Amino acid sequence: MTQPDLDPAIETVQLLTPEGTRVADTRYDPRVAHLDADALRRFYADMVLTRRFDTEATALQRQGELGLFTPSLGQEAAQIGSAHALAPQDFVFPAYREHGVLHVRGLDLTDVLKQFRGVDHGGWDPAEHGVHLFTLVVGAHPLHAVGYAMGLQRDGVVGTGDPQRDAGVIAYLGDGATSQGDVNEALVFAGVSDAPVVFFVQNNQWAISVPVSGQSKVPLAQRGLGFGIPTVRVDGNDVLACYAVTAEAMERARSGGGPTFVEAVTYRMGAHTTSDDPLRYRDEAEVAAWRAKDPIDRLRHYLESAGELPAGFLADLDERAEALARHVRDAVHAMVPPPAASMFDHVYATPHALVDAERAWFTDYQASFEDGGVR
Ligand SMILES: Cc1ncc(C[n+]2csc(CCOP(=O)(O)OP(=O)(O)O)c2C)c(N)n1
Repeated sequence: MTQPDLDPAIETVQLLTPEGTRVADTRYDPRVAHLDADALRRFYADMVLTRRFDTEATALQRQGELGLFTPSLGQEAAQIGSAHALAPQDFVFPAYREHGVLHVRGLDLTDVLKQFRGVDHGGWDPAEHGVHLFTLVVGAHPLHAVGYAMGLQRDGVVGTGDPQRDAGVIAYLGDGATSQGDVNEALVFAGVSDAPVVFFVQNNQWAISVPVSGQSKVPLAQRGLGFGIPTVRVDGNDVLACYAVTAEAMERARSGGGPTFVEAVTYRMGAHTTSDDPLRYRDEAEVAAWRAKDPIDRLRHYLESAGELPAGFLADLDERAEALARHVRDAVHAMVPPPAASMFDHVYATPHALVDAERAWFTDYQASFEDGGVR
């Protein structure tokens, strides 16, 4: 018996080769035509700053200042490119390593580290920048994203034709998360309700120590097709292509055209988290092959060959990156744990007799220690 052809040859959108050469693409070129050299330098700076944040936070965890950190090393193009394609009124549901997305949305990245230092349950106000808190439960948030998107439909802010008003949602998830039941339920609801949501899967090849071959026998992008959702596979280390593909998908969402499933093919160049040692399960040769496709080098080569990277720009950017690292260090050192009794504060939105009783007991217990007990 012959094996059925399981690969419908979904093409991978690429506008910049790993060497930084521009590739023509009739469908996506119009999506990037308005990006001038300033805009591309901004993309470049955002990727460099995100990476500097990443190195600094990793160092702080190694110094014992953070309990854990989730690096985004290698995934900067997927995050910066997609985030720049969002409108202010769009809402983002990140997983737990979308530092680049948060940076583009205007968050102070030190807010991310409050949770990793254990001084806050979240770190920021989701309403302020249109970014939900990180969700460490793998694959839980795509359902929330679809629910939010269906809410936008009911609020009448989808497909009105007013670009200032029409809104959409983007949910970031990993290759491993696509195997979760919740994610598949989210895809069902999004598909049948034409929800204005983009599932942006960063296929970074690994779910901790499980390779993507353990998640699917066919390209991940095909999952979208099975739910009747338009699907695109994009070179996730190509910031221009990630921008173009997301711009098209978000426009479809906002205009009432329904969901899109994007598979951004990228690579997690560092550890899964600071608690992980990837040397135990993957080959150095594999990492080296992906290092040659580094998203930051790629855009730099393109800008250099176009004569659009003046030396002063790179020197200034180095200074900005070092200033960011200092800011991150200072902010983390200055974070103090809240009073222990604050753990009772957010259990319910309104007062609750049982929680009040538990708080009172705990406060008395603390007071029973000569030094006031643990903070
Ligand atoms: C429901 C659930 N199961 C298991 C875990 C443990 N866990 C944390 S991250 C992870 C792998 C996720 O891989 P992927 O979705 O590919 O995202 P990546 O971490 O590579 O960005 C697992 C299994 C968890 N946090 N939540």
